[in-house]
Amino acid sequence: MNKIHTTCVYCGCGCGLILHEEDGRILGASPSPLHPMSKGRLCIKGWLAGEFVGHPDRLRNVLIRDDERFVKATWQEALTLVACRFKDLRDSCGPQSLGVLTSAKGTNEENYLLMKLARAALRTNNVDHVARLCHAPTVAGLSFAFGSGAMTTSIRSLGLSDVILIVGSNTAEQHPLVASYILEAKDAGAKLIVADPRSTQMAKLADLHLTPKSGTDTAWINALINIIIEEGLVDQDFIDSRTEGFESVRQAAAKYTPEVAERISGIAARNVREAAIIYGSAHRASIIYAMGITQHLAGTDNVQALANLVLATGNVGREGTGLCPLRGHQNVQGACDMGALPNVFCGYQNVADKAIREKFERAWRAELVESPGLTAIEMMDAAIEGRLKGLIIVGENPMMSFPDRNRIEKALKSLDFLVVSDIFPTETTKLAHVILPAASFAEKDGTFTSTERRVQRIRRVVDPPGDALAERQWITELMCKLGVPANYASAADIMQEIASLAPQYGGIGYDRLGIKGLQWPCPTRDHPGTEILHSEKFSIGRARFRPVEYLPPCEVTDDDYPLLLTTGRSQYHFHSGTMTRRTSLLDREVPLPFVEINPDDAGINKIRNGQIVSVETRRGSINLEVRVTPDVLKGHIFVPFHFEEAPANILTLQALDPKSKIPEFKVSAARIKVRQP
Ligand SMILES: Nc1nc2c(c(=O)[nH]1)N[C@H]1C(S)=C(S)[C@@H](COP(=O)(O)OP(=O)(O)OC[C@H]3O[C@@H](n4cnc5c(=O)[nH]c(N)nc54)[C@H](O)[C@@H]3O)O[C@H]1N2
Ligand SMILES: Nc1nc2c(c(=O)[nH]1)N[C@H]1C(S)=C(S)[C@@H](COP(=O)(O)OP(=O)(O)OC[C@H]3O[C@@H](n4cnc5c(=O)[nH]c(N)nc54)[C@H](O)[C@@H]3O)O[C@H]1N2
Ligand code: SF4
Ligand SMILES: [Mo]
Repeated sequence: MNKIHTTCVYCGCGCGLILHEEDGRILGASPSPLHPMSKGRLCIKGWLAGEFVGHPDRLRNVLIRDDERFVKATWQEALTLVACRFKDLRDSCGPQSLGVLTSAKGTNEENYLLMKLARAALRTNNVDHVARLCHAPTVAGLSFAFGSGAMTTSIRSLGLSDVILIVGSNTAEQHPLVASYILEAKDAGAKLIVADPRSTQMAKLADLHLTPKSGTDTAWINALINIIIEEGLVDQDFIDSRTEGFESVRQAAAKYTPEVAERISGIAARNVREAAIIYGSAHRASIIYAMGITQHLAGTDNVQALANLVLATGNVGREGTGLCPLRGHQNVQGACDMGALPNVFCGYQNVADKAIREKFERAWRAELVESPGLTAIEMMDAAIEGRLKGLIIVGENPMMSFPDRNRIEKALKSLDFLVVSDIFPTETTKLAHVILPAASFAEKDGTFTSTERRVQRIRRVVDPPGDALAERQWITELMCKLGVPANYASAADIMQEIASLAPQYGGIGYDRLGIKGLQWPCPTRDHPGTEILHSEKFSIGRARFRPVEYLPPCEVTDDDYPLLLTTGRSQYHFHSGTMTRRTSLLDREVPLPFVEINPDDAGINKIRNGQIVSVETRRGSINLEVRVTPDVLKGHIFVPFHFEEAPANILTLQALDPKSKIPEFKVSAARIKVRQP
């Protein structure tokens, strides 16, 4: 067997993975003993990451819609058609009628090329990806607070904390290798606090479990800051020398007493106080957060509230401290770094800045648009209103992953021309005019950037099935057809161009990546990469406090819809399940959709474990099996969004955080009914 070193395709932990190949087939996967973060370990998904690659359902042919059916075509036919239709739309309706959704499953090189395609060839800034549904509040919130939206520290550094606060992250299931470092710290004596309305595995192991009602985090986080100030636990030197705006936060937090926090969040006042004392007394404290914080109307404010807590106690820039947004997809960090966002080029360089635009115009020999483009959900609105006509979707499944599915379906069906690239047929490819079969992570070269900013190689192990192609091949061909010359001999060549344009990636080249990769910022060829950000100064000079107030979620429960629905994930499946539901051992663990409900609420609704129920919101309803469990807070129900037969996003709403445009996936008002047989 050939053993080839690559990077896991699932989550942002970025584990080192070895794929085993024989006779052009992948026979298995195993962990990389030399990897600096995963150190010879993988979670269950990593061990099985090779299986879907050879699945018979893989898309093998280029397909063009002919009325209700798809017919096989050649790449030339399809790309000529796409170029022709997009040119027509650009000429007749203007470039702003076009858009591109790139992929957090794709490589950095693919994301870079797609954003270049959008900006230079289609001449629009309408480019975005699922970071919008994920960590958009982090990018917005932490760029303001610290000058950079990335995790401030290394995963390794978590092992050195005395206190770890996990907020709205199901770390053991969704970022298992990060969880392993937290447990190491705990073994060494660290205190663990978890804030989550569900009793997650980490919550069960915690010294203190806070159970906020979903959507109330700013209230208790402000209370923590208030108590820390009252108890004299702030780091005044840090506040004086490295930050600005503390006074406004002190004033705003003062009204959030533990009792006020209890009234809003439901967390007992004494627990709020205890959490404040534990966090505030730590010498080295780290905070981990994920979707429980970001996927809210107040997502950006939630992130800022955590940044305020970190800054007030000086817990950033040293080992064992920091604020850690756990990035979800294995390359969502990279897709953001590559500028697959409507307002920035690669390296977070603003499209509205004239000097920066001129730099890219010179490099790309193209004229570029100044005004920022539409975000992902705004593109859906624009499609419904007839303003967006042509869309390219690469490696995303919006029919399953975007909120309010009926509305998304309407949007995608309203388009004049939809191109979708995927490795499997999905609910989204069904609506396409052209389907482009893609090479999977095991069939191409490129890089992924993990949540700790580690840029790592993926390597071609086997050939793609049938006519499937690595995206860079068709993206460059399409760019040429649209009049922007694009000629790269290899993925490494594309990285060279990225390094020349994105300062954080300036010193990154394939020859330097090896097994360990490099953590950005890595500005020059002789720079060793950066483990911990903001250690001496913030890129914006002083970090910024900003006061935040509690705002209720968009939909509140009432007599008609008395239960609070939160949606999320399970350990065994990844999002819309295209890959994990085609992996036999994973599918065997969780084969069917389910809803979790607390025993008290089950009693009130006369529901028994295992019954089939319908869950309804103002948008629609789905049928699925009940799991009665005390692990969900009373008044809440939880539904994972992995299952096409019961799509959770039929239920969710499109309320957006005004600052980051993330939808409120974590709060809808719902009711539950037993299905009559
Ligand atoms: N196995 C697996 N791993 C994955 C993924 C996957 O699909 N499957 N997806 C990846 C991606 S893209 C992402 S973004 C991450 C997501 O990783 P997580 O964010 O950890 O996962 P979620 O299940 O979305 O939600 C996390 C927790 O937030 C809690 N929560 C809900 N509402 C609130 C609230 O208002 N406040 C607080 N404090 N907590 C709340 C939920 O109870 C849940 O336990 O996982 C990544 N890893
Ligand atoms: N209700 C609810 N909805 C949510 C969330 C939630 O918590 N609740 N979370 C949101 C979050 S955080 C996220 S990140 C999104 C995720 O949403 P998506 O990213 O849309 O979900 P995936 O199922 O991961 O879709 C990735 C697609 O890429 C394909 N793919 C894999 N590898 C490749 C490749 O190499 N090339 C190409 N072209 N395609 C490839 C897969 O087959 C799959 O169809 O969902 C969001 N939606
Ligand atoms: S922790 Fe994440 S990156 Fe590591 S093996 Fe599991 S899914 Fe892959
Ligand atoms: Mo995500």
